[in-house]
Amino acid sequence: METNYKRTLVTTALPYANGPVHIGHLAGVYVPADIYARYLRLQGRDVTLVGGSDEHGVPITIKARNEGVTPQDIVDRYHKIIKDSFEELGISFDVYSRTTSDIHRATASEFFTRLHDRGEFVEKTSLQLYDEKANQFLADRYVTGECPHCHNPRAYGDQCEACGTSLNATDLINPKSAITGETPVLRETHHWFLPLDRWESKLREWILEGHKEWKTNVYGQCKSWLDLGLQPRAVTRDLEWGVPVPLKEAEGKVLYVWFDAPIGYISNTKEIYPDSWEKWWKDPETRIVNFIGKDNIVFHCIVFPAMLMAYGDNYQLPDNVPANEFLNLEGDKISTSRNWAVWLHEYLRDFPGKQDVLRYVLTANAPETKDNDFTWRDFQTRNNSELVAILGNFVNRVIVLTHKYFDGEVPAAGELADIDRALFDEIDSIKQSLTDNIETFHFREALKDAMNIARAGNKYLQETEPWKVAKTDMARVATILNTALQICADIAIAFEPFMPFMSRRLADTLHMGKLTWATLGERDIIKAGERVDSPELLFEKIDDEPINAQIERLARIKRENELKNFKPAEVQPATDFETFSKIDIRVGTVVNCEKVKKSKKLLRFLIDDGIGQRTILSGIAEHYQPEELIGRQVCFIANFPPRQMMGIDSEGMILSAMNADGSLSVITPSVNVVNGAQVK
Ligand code: B3M
Ligand code: ZN
Repeated sequence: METNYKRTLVTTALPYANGPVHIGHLAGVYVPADIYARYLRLQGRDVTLVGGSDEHGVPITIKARNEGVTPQDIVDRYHKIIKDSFEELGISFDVYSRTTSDIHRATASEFFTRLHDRGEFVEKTSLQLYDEKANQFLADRYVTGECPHCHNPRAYGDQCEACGTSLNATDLINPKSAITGETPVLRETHHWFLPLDRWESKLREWILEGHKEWKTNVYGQCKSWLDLGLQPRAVTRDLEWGVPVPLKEAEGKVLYVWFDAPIGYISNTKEIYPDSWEKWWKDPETRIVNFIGKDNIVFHCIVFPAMLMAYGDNYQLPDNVPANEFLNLEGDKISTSRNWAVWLHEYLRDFPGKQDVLRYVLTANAPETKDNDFTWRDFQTRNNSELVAILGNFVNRVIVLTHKYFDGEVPAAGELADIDRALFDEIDSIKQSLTDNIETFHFREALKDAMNIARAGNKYLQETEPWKVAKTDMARVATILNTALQICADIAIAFEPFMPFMSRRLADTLHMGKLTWATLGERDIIKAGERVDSPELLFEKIDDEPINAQIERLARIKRENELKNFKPAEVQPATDFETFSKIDIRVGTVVNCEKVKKSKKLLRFLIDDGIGQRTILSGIAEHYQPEELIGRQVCFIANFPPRQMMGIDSEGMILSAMNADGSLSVITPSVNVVNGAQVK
């Protein structure tokens, strides 16, 4: 790591306050940023972690309109939920503010004014989409239509989520207003644009030459943007919600949300350091790191840096932008509108006291280089077979043994044996790898390194067997347990960035006081003669029950979504009554029903058809227990020729309806009728 800097400003993308945060946000941005900031603090470095809610933008106004409340009501509600849940998860923000604060409005306004006064904008009158029924211009998400690139029919006026292209509302094919559903018309309006083309060569040099060390996904996206050539971008909008454009002639216009939001990083820094904020932004010895998701790369690597360069005054550009890919949930893309998410505030309610487990699992599965998947089974397995079985088990054994043999006092180590020295050497090399991985933003690998400390500890106990040695050589037991206690202390330090709650509890048990990275790996982090508190389990097993409840919740949501999105199949080509009447449909009672051996799908029915009994096979075994069908009436086709399946003759076909989720439901007359009745 370069060390010629004095302080690090770590920023996290400002979440839109139009909904709570979910595990995708956490894995992509907030958990890694917190790991990094906590690590730097342990290193004794000067660090500030800045966050806040992004409270402007069209989605907030759409939500307010749908609920019949004001945009301010919406952002007040979600800002509180987001802020409280971050705090409970232990995201160690030095400031978490909001873009509706006075200080932010003033800062964003001044930023615009200075760029305007320096001639950094171009002004253009252009044709924009206008909703004549709602009497307003339609910016960004107020318009949906077909993407001109991939032809996704539900692209937004600012971006197509299917192909990721960023769009202008006027690019959409067949645009529709999200307010009224009407087709908008084109009307002239005046806007201010940031001519990114003016900054293109500087940006090329700064990124493509100067930051080859950036993550390949980030560097690659920047390169393809730059290679396409940069265009002027509008920084104002015809909207009521936002920071008003500070110009007389711009009444009814606000700053584009992506113009004001990144300035929020500056405003929020001002909020905590009213007197010294400038050194965090303008001193070349400050290093700025932006944690974001992959959909925000262009704004942080191209647009905001261009704004900062246009402002001048020695504003520093980010040193790194370690953007992550996306986290999926149980194989599907996380989606707020489809409610396909694990919401942080709900997790905290459903799994109280288990903040660290979520932090651990999200880091272990972090989408650092490619999209990744969160599943509840994996969550349970990682808790039970890693946190409980490896980490918790090691620490617990050491503390129990310390109480058993030394009454809870750290025993003094005698001369170290080879195996003890080998363990300390191993910890040294783990520390090296762990440190390198954190500093290069490879947090998944770093977490594995940290886990390897506990693994090494378990192996050491297994090999030294202090419970056996205790029969003959207590001096040796003292050395073994002293060594093992140092490993517990290492665990408290190494895991602090990842699992701060566990780390604090363990550090308290070991009476460690303030933790520092420098002591990680030392042989006397805790001193002989110190007390160790009684053992307390660091992690507990998670049973199937709460996990199944989460899986069922998601299954329910999936069903609801399928029902909402159900589109009936096209009606078959015309036919006539004669054709229909050739098919003899009748009602019969199920006399017996059982599974067909070796078949997943087939049920074997014995049907009383009024004439006698007939056997019919039907592929509905995944939708019914056979017993629940016995005694019921069903409809069947009586004149199909017998057909053999699995060695059984099936004399007909039982009729079922297929639901939106693919489940099958047998057709039953609404009141009992005589067996053999015909369906006409
Ligand atoms: N609110 C977008 C997002 O949540 C946006 C980030 C702003 S960071 C300055 O994807
Ligand atoms: Zn597209």
